[in-house]
Amino acid sequence: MLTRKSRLKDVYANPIGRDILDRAALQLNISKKVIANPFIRNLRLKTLPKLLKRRLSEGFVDTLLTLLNTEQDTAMSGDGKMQKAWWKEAVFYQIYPRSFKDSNGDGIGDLQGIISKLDYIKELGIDAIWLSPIYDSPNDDNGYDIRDYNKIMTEFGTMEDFEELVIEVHKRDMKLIMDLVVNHTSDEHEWYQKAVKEPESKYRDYYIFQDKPNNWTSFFSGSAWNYVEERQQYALHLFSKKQMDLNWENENLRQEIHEMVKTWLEKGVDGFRLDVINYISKRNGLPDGSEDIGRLMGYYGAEHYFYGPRLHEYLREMNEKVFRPYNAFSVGETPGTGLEMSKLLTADYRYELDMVFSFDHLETPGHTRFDEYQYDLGYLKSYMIYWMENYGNHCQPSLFYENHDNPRMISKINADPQYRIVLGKLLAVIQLTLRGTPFIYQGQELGMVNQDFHTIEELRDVESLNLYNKLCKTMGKKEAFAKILAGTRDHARTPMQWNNQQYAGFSDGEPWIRMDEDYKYCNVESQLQDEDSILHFYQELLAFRKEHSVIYYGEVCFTNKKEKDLFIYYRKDETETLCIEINLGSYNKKRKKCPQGVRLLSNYAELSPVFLRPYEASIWKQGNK
Ligand code: ISL
Ligand code: CA
Repeated sequence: MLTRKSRLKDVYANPIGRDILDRAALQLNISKKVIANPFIRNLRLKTLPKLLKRRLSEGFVDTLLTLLNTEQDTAMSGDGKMQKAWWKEAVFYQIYPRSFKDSNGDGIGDLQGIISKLDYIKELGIDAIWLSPIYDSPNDDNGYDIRDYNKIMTEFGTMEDFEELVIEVHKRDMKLIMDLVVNHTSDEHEWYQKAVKEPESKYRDYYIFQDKPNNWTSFFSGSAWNYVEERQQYALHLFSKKQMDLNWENENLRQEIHEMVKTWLEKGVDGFRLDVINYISKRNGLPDGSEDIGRLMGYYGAEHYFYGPRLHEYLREMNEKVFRPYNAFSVGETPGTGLEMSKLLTADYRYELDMVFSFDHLETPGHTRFDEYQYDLGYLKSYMIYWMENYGNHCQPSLFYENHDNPRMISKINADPQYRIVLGKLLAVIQLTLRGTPFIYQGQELGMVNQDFHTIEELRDVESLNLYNKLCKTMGKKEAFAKILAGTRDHARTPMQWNNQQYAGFSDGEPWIRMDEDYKYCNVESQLQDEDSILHFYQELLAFRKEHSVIYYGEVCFTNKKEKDLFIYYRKDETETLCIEINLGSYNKKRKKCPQGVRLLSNYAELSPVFLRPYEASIWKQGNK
């Protein structure tokens, strides 16, 4: 147990403490050396508020202690051989169904559209597909607000279409995982309707009701509480006002969720991506969030639910009752968890989740998604080195830059069009040669970039619209829109660009969200014809992985760790050694020496022995074996 007398080094020895200190160091741009300094290490927790000139309140230390003492375990050392698994060799492809392919001209992507493009996905070299939610939903948050878990969203098709999809995916020897959203449901879900209208029924505490709200805020702006007239109480929603948080304390509810998950496994799906799954256990009594943490993060209360007291228990229960009997794969979306917490959620001997998505690499420290800034690839390098060197062989990293919640990576790094192709390929090299399971987001394989939105009316996302309204209270409309434009999730949600015809071959009708002219130059059809395209490069790399199992299970070792812009690492096993050589900068970098061996793949056709050119990335094979 940690107490007010504990020292910073004790905090660092605690998994949550270590992640928080590492994260704070990143956020405040403080070197990790500060944490290693003996004077700092020996500071007692209770002295912190005074030392920091009361920029931290007294209450902060107690909040921190409660959080740290939530976790009593530490992860085992990660030495030893990796266990093999299909998902450690697979490359996943994420489909956002609304924007992938429309089959009936209503401007909305659908299941038949997906089926018509399975050959494309297979030919790309993909092994498994993750489908964003396709369940019945009023679409306040594009399907992440589920009204009926056992029904397909009418706009996307029918249950027959879904069953056909499963068969067609498997026929092509691929796997299919679904999105499982069980932290919350839509307020239109039958459970919530009954909880409100039939307060005597078993549904009465399927959700989180309180007589008084606390100070927690929603990720989509404003208070996290709705007043519910019928019950004269408040109900919790961490996301939109129509996404009501489920009460996992209730055993009946947990059982209903398990049964529902089983029905989908019975239909043959191979696993799940579990939406904000680390938020399901909320601290008893729902205490107010700390002012200090709230100010720092921009939202209040997260320390009471992002790694809650019963999280491991709930996951183990679901694993034992549902996932293991069906041999189902699971990847948890876990915002806010760092490396140590992720180990405790995914280590193979703990039987909770197979993998998690952690998010600290998506913004350069000191910035948030809604800041207009240039992402620093030097930071991506340091983040990857940290994970590759410390995550260990009991755990499998996930590797991704994009999903339906984030702007396009190329645009974040360097929006200058002259670099688009080399940069797109450089990102592919890193993602597809480090140790871990890659997740490619639709359009990433074309090098799709952020959209040229002009007005707030062109945006669709509830997060953007709510934030815009909030910002407009304190700043001008133009300024508010500029902020939204930097971070809006809609950049990733515009239609997939299939060809240069009207609506990019996505639909015969007007798409549900505006698209700019980029599809005229950047689309699947033209890239399939161009041997130097980003799409071809992905195809080559995906085929390359299948020939080099060193990428799945080999060691990874880094050199030149401190050298700016240079990212060099080796992948080694008994059979071969690959060297990956990358210039992370947009200038020529003088070469010290060229790796020995044969250059197998590169984003520059000709080799230059003198310079590494802007964003140059190559794979070399060493030795003669
Ligand atoms: O909490 C955040 C910080 O603002 C976000 O990163 C948030 O946790 C993340 O966007 C959660 O995403 C998932 O759940 C949401 C949904 O809107 C997203 O599309 C989904 O990926 C609610 O279901
Ligand atoms: Ca449609």
